[in-house]
Amino acid sequence: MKIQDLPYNKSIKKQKIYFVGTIIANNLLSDVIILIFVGGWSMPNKINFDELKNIKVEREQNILIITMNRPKAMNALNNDTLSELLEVIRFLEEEREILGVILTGEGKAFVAGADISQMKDYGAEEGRTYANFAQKIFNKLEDLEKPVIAAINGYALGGGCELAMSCDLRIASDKAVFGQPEVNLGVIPCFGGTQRLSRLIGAGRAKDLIYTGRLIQADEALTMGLVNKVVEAENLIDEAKKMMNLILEKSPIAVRYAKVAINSGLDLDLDNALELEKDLAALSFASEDKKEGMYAFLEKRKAEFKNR
Ligand code: CO8
Repeated sequence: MKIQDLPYNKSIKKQKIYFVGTIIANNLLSDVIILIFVGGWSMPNKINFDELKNIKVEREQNILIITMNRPKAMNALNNDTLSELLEVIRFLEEEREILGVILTGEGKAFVAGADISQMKDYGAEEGRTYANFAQKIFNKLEDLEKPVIAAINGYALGGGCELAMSCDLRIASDKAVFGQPEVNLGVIPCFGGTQRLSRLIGAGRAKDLIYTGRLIQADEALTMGLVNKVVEAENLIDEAKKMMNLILEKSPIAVRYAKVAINSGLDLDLDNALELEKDLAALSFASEDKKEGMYAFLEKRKAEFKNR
């Protein structure tokens, strides 16, 4: 059973929370049946990275580095780019050997937003479909059961800022620029920006950025809590890898449960969020990594986590 299937999952997050043990027992049978009938879904997706046109993908040991790679349009998110991103995320959902993801951009931009030339003549229905498509992809990215770091190299505007906010952590180059300038175009952020920005930096600061559409430099983004860290541009990817490697030294299971507890807990009231925290902690106690971590501490040696 995957964490995503637990009833804390966002799609059914309003439901009352029960103890995880009961949930596992109740759902085991249906999971098995689902696995039999949709067996193909559980197989790793086949993907040929060389065929991607707007995204570059490189693997370094157990880290996947995704580079938004459409620099002539400032990596703007047109349908093709979003579809390629979706393909890579689907691959990551099934791929067990990749334990962490770094997302960055080629050239002057991380991502300069939704593609304005694509949507310039859209009406309400097409606009909604576009927003819906992007939101679903960003939700999938946010829900990935592995840590994702945005290494923000340049402009992260509109949908680009929203993409960065769908990652777990954000490291910015000192040349990065952030903003939600949609009001300049007569629209509002709709790839998750009104919600994720408010949750991340508070409604007051989010309203400042969204109402004025002003662009801010990396140091202000740091002060606001929009990014975790600012580094010199030339060190950006190395710093992102360093941060990721620090995370990957830990128990991947524990990191995964922590991610679910934080992400899903934010959408729950405190009582239910604390229930979730206890249940996930209980699950972590059932892992081999927990035993290894505690025994390694007592035996004064470095733990060797197995992600089990
Ligand atoms: N979409 C399409 N093309 C873009 C975009 C974009 N978001 N951003 C830049 N480009 C293109 C430019 O048109 C230009 O193309 P060309 O060379 O063919 O003229 C090329 O990229 C280079 O851009 P500039 O010449 O403008 O480069 P500068 O260095 O002078 O400026 C900026 C860089 C500051 C990033 C500037 O390009 C800019 O302001 N871009 C637009 C930023 C923006 O407004 N983003 C928000 C878009 S809206 C959004 O993301 C969410 C709304 C979703 C609504 C969905 C429907 C409901």
